[in-house]
This record gives sequence, structure tokens and C-alpha cells, in this order.
Amino acid sequence: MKTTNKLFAAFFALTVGLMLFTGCSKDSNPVDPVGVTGGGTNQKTTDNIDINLKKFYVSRDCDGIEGDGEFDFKIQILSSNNTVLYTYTKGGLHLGDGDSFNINYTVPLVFDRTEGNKFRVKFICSEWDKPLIGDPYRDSRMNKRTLVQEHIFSGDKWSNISGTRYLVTNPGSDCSTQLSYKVTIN
Ligand SMILES: [Ca+2]
Ligand SMILES: [Ca+2]
Repeated sequence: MKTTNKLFAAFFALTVGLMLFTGCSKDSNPVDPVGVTGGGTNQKTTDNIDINLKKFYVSRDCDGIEGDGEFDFKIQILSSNNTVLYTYTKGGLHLGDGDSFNINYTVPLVFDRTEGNKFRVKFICSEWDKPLIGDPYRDSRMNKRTLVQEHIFSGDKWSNISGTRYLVTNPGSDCSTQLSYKVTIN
């Protein structure tokens, strides 16, 4: 009888042990889904983007021996649906070949990191001439000359953001200006 009781007790203990072990295994399972969910919340949905408008530079002043050119320009930053997010204007600049005007202004913006989202930097430039009689008019070669650079979000990054960017009006001609700017993703 004693031997039978011992065997029964040993069997009972083993069975209870297995049940406890199985129970513990089931309880520990919910830990994994919590880890997956925690990783998902780290996805970045927006970028803080600084656009530093650096300099307006005159390669050739559009006036030759008549002296310095008379410039005005406008810079706009546009969203993907063409909403104007920022405008910078400057007029009355008298600048000759190789002269420049320092803008050095940073525009802080926030854009969604969604595939195909974009923003644009638009540069519009004019040079003015004055006849002997009558009102000043815009030089036909620099009459609201407009350049646009697009920056598109695709495959986890923005396009055209390495180094200083240049928008050059009439490159290589004797009536040519440029805007330089730099994009920084924070
Ligand atoms: Ca001119
Ligand atoms: Ca002029």
C-alpha cells in the first residue's frame, strides 16, 4: 500500500507540475503583441523642414555699359496643392555684374511624410529700364522671369535637398541672376 501511495503521489505531483507549466506558457504569450504595437508607434509622420534663403546674385546685370541693373524679385514657397506658405519680396536693388544681396532668412515649415507629397520653391525676377521719356518698364529678358524647384517625398526621402540649391535665370546670357537656398530636414 505504501509503495502504491508513493507512486500515486509522484504521478499527481508530475501532473500538477505539467498543468502549471502549460498555464505559465499561455500567460506569457500576450507579451509579444505588445512589443509589435510599441514598435509601430515610433513611425515618423511629419518632417520639420528649414528652408534657408541665402542669396540673390547677379551674374550679368542686363544693362551693360549703362551701369548697374535695377532688380526686384520675389520668392514663394508653395505646398503640394499650390497654397502659398511663405512669400519674400525685395525691390529697388541696384546691382552690377558679380554683385549680390544677402537674404539669409530661414523659413521653418512642417510637411507630411506621405508618398508623393511635395513643396516648391519659386523664384520670380525682374530688371527695370527707363526710357528718356515715359515710365520705367521691365527688360524683356527679365520680365518676371520665373523658375520653380520641386521637392518631392518619395521612398522615405525628399528630392533635391543635397547641398546649396541654385535657381538660375537665363544661364550664360548677359542678363542672368540666381537665387541660392538650402533645405535642412530636422
Ligand atoms: Ca536692362
Ligand atoms: Ca536697367
